[in-house]
Amino acid sequence: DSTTPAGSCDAVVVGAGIAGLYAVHRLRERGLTVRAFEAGSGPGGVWYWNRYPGARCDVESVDYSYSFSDELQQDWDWSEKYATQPEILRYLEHVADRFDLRRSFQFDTRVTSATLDEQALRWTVRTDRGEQVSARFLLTAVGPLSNANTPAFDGLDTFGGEVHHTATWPHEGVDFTGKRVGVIGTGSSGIQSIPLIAEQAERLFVFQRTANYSIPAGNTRLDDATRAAHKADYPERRRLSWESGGGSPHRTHPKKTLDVTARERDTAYEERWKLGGVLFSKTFPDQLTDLAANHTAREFWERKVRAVIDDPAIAELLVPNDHAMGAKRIVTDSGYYETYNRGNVELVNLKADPIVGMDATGVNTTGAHYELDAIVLATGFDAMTGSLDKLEIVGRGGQTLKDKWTAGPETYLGLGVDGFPNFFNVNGPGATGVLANMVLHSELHVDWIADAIAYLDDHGGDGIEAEPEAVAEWVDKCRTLAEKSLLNTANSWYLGANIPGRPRVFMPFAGGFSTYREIITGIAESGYKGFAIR
Ligand code: NA7
Repeated sequence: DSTTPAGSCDAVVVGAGIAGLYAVHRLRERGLTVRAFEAGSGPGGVWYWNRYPGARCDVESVDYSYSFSDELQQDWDWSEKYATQPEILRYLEHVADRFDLRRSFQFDTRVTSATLDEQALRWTVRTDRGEQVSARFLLTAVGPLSNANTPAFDGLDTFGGEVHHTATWPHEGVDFTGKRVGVIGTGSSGIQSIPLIAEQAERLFVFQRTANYSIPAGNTRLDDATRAAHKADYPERRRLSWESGGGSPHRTHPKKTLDVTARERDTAYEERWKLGGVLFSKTFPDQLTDLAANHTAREFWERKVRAVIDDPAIAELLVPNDHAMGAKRIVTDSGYYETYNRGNVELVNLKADPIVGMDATGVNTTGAHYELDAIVLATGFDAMTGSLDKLEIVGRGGQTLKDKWTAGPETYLGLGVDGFPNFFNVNGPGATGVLANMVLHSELHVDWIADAIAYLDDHGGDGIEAEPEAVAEWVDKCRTLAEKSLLNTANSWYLGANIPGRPRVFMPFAGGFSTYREIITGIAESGYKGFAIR
C-alpha cells in the first residue's frame, strides 16, 4: 500500500488561487493547522492556468487586489488599469511569498476525494500522490471557472496540427507566425486573444456560435500620480466596493433608465463608454432587470460597434440577436471589432453552418472545410460545479456532493450543504462570487468561514452543518432573484447551459454583493441561524 499514514490537521484547503491563498493565511492567523493542495506547480489559480495571449482581468487592478493588508495595497504598484495575466500572477506569487504561504501548500497535487467520518465529524482527504490527511474542516477553493470545457468535436483527436485550450495554455507560449489558425469560441477568452493571434498568424478563422457584447477596455498605463491617488483613496474605494452591487467602487446613475430623457441617457452611456469596460452594463440600475431599459444600452452599443467595422455584413454577424446585453457576461476588449477589418481574418458563422467535426487538416462545418495548422479552443468552462464534481466529496450516508446536486447545486448561503458538515465551498453556487469582484468576495467568504470556526471553538462545538430547511429556503430565494433578472434569460455558463446534460439552474446569488454580504454577516451575528451546531 503506497498510502502514507493519515496526517492530521485542523483544515484542508484545496486550491492556491486568490481564495485558497487567503484561506491559508487567515486560518493560520487564527492559529489553525492547515494543509493545502494545488494541482498546478505554483500559486495563482485561474491566473496560473489561463496564459493565452491577451488574458487580462476585466476588473480594474486597483480593485482586483486584496484589501486585508493595507501595507500590501500600499506597497504594490500596478502598471496598467486592467492588469494582464502575467502581472496578476506576479502579484499572487508576491502575496504567497510575503505571507509565507507556500510552506502550507503541496503543489502538483490533486485532491481526489474527501470523505466524511460521521462520528468524528472529520474529513479524510486523499490525493493523487497517495497522501491521506484527516481534518476537522474542508475548504474547497477550486475556482468557479477552472474545469476547462472541451466540446466533444468529432475527430478532434485526428487533427494533425496543434490544439490549445485557452485555459491550459502552454507556459512557454505559442508562436503562430506563418500559421493558419482557427479560434473556436467568442467569450472573454476568445475575444481577448483574437486581436493578438490575428497580428501574428498568417490567417485567422474565428468560429463564432453566439455573438457577444464587448466593450473597449479603455486600458491605460498607470503613472505615478494616478497610483499615488489610488493609494491615498483606498479607504474610500474599498468602502464603496463593499457597499456596491458588484464589489467595485462603481456607482450607477441615480435614476432608472427610462426616467431620464433620451439625451441624458446618451450622455450617461457616453461617459461610461469613455471609462471603458464591463460596467457599461451597469450604467443605470435597472439595465439587467428591465428589457426595455436594456434595449437602450444595446442600441447605443450597437451604434458604437457598427461604426468601427468596415463591412456591414460582418458587423451584422457580430451584433448579438439572441440575448439581452449583459445576460451573458459581457467582455472587455482591446481592439476586438477592429480586428475584423484586417485582410487575414475571416469570421465563420456557426449559426448558419455548425461545426461537423475535425479531420487531419482542419475543421469541417456544414458549409466548408477550413485548412488549419492550429486550433485554439476558447470554449470556456464547466463552470461553478465542474471542478467540484471532479473531487469525490462524500458526505453523510455515503452520498457524494455530485449525486446530491444532480438537479442543480443546492446550498445555504453558498456556504453550507446539508449532509456535509464542516465543509465550506468558497465562491461557488448560491453565492454572489462570479457576479462580483472575486478578490473581495474571496475575502468575504474566507473571513466568514474563519469566524464560524472561531465561533465553534468558542462554544465548544465540533460541527457546523446547514439545516435542510435553510437550504430549501435559500435555493428558493436564489431562484426568485434570478427570475427577476435578465441574467436568467441567456444560455450562459451561469446556468450551466453551455454544457450538454447540465440541469438549467441559475447558480449564483443574483441579489448583489452588498446585500449578500449583509445577509451572511447577519446570519453569523445571529449565532449561525439555519446551521445546526453540534
Ligand atoms: P465562455 O464565455 O463560456 O465562452 C465560450 C465560447 O465558446 C462561447 O462563445 C461559446 O459559444 C463557444 N463554444 C462553446 N462550445 C462550443 C461548441 N461546441 N461549438 C462552438 N462554439 C462553442 O468562456 P470564456 O473562457 O471565454 O470566458 C469565461 C469567463 O471567464 C468569462 O465569462 C469571464 O467571466 C471570465 P456559445 O456562447 O455557447 O454559443
